Amino acid sequence: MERPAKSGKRALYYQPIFDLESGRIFGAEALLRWTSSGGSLTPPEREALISSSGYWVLDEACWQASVWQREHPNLNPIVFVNLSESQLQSAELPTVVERILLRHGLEPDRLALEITETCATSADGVSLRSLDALRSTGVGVAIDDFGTGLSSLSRLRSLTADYLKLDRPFIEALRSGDRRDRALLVAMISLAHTFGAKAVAEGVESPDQLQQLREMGCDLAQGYHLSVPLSGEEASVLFDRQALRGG
Ligand code: G
Ligand code: MN
Repeated sequence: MERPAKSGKRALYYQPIFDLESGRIFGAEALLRWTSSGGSLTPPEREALISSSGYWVLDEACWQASVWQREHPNLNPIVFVNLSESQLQSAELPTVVERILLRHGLEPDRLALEITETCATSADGVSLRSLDALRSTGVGVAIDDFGTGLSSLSRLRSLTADYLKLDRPFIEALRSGDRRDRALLVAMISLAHTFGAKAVAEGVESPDQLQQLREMGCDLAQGYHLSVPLSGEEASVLFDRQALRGG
């Protein structure tokens, strides 16, 4: 099936996420690139862009994952898609997601939706019911930027998620060799496991960070040391190589 990777000046890139125990590819996070303005976008612009193009992002990412599902049935990577706050608040979210999955023939458990920790813990009843409805169909939920949001530990109690994504500054701090930085990560990984979620390290930039995260029992990781974000086709080539190695 032919389909252009770009629509206008926006394009999706996919940063592979690796399983730290097996070393295999587990999935990929879809990242939106916007090439018209040349410069980087301010947060409100970014927010507006994500919500205006959000269902495009979801649709495009699910299409790509359905291609991977067909071409790499053994790998069958999960695609992680960032949701905006307005999408989370929209009562139509479960219906939209279901329709997109059906259109592309993507199994619900091959999609994980990322919401920020602040968004997740301030979510109202409608949003929480949406997430529950989606989770009951098999769609995964990931809490993004975990540890830097506005939530308190008591609010986290009521959170149900499949993945906790440990924000980059925590991983960066591993360089210092400080015991307290290590302890914080160990505690967050343990929290994830207690909640029945997988811990995902973001922004892994060195072999040393990767080794430390492995020793701490972190489940999954992404970052420049493992792979930069790739076009859908580049990601397919990477998946092919893994298949050749018997992965
Ligand atoms: O904060 P957020 O998770 O949205 O950041 C995503 C951005 O981080 C993407 O633009 C991606 O290119 C970038 N990124 C991915 N891996 C790394 C990494 O290892 N280090 C740094 N500094 N940035 C990364
Ligand atoms: Mn994210």
